[in-house]
Amino acid sequence: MSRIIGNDLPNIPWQDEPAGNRMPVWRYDGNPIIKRDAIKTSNSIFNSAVVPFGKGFAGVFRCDNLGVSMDIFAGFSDDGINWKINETPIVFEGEDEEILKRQYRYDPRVVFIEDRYYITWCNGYHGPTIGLAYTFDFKKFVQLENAFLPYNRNGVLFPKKINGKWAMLSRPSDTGHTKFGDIFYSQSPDLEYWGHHRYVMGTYPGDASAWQSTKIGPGPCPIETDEGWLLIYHGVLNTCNGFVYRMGAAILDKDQPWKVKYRSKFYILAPDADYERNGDVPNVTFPCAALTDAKTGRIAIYYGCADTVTGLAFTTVDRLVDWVKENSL
Ligand code: BMA
Repeated sequence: MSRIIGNDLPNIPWQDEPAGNRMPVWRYDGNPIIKRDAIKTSNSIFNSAVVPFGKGFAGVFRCDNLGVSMDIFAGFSDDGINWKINETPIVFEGEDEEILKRQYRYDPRVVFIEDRYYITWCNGYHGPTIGLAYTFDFKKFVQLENAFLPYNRNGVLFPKKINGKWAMLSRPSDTGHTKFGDIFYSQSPDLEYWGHHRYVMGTYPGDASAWQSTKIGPGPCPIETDEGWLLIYHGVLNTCNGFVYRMGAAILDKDQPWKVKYRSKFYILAPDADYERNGDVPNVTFPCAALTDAKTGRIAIYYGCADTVTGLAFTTVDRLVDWVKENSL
């Protein structure tokens, strides 16, 4: 039995595992929970992040508009399933006009640390890099310095300081549809200056785990468990029809998270449903958030589907940790 270290969340969205299910993650039967046209101006709403907030939930959503311009929007929900997303993008405040200039924003993550919610996203600054901001109420957002130089994507904060430092996973990249990608760990004393970078894990070169042979990137903020940090991530295979994005899981050392204890050879979820196979970018399942309930071990994963809509899937800490250990590379 594995245990989540964290808060209870009695109102976590949930459906029991269907009978005869063979995979460790199963889909919500009302998927997709957010349709492409959920706000007036959206072409697509996907790769988005949610957290418990007040008596319900809040989130930051990637809405590409009808010009296919990428930006992030706040949204709210009572049950984590039915969402009301603002019609206008987040407007950031901050100390430096240079940093507040918007080029594009996409693929947000959100995490509560100490006293507030932190948001990271892929922020256009002469190429993609990691934007960073905080909010207390999902109304006022204060933008901090970009964490890294371009080019980088998938910046994901840990939910607490580790060895007295803020900790972030990221995936250095290029300006385009990157053909490579390994996960690194970076540390900061103040959320502004990042260093002490450590290699965590890369693509798997062999045929044994081809689904993650082209690039990988961290998904939801890591989940603390008694086994270490449970990381759900995406892995990509380059095929004759283009990239295919699947989900995997790994367990990182509690105190030195750049050390990988286990990493699953088999994926945990892959594009299979119609809304994952068909959309603006076919064959993409891209996890960006996970809600957890420490009491029951339940995990609800939010993921982008075919770069078009948002899906919800379920697992438990036991199912995932067992799967990763039993199929460890
Ligand atoms: C990545 C990002 C993601 C997207 C994925 C698949 O490079 O743009 O937002 O989901 O490609 O298109």
